[in-house]
Amino acid sequence: MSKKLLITGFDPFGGDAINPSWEAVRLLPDRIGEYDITKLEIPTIFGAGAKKVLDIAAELKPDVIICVGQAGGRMSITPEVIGINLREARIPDNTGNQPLNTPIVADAPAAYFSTIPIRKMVEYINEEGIPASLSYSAGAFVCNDVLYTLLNHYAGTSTLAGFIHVPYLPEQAGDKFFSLPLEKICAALTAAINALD
Ligand code: PCA
Repeated sequence: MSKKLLITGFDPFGGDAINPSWEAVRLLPDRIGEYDITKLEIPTIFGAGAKKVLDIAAELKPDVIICVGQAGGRMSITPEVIGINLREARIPDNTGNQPLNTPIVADAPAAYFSTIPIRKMVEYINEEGIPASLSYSAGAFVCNDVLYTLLNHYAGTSTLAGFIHVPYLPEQAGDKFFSLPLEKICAALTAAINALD
């Protein structure tokens, strides 16, 4: 029986010309294992990024939603453990919003754990020879905004949701930062999808 996966990547932000998350997501095949895959590019905008995922998911009714984002400076592929109910932007988003110390959803829980199999994903990615480790903070910018919004929306349902941060691509990193080639990021996302039940 087939299952449905919605996977998203972000548009470029913060002065970068590309975002490895969307570059990698767009290259994934339309099917991996049991999963039919729908790929979606979302804007790096507080609220609007999450809304685009929720709108498409309301029609598609996916079994699993995995959002992917860039985390420049990280040295491995990092499935996120937790989303927190906080907006605190170090830089403006793509419409110039820069919220500080603001909840994402008023009167909602402080945090939710991701519901995708993050530990198995780390194992499967490492087995491909690609560095992966858990991350205990998705930050408080737009990636966390999307993760928290999804986890709050799907809490108590059978729809699984989670987030994977990926490092810079070589052309973004220069020699100052760690990077992974696009093929490796694609292979890591494929391994993460293979870790789904
Ligand atoms: N990374 C940012 C937002 C978009 C992206 O790719 C983040 O980590 O919040």
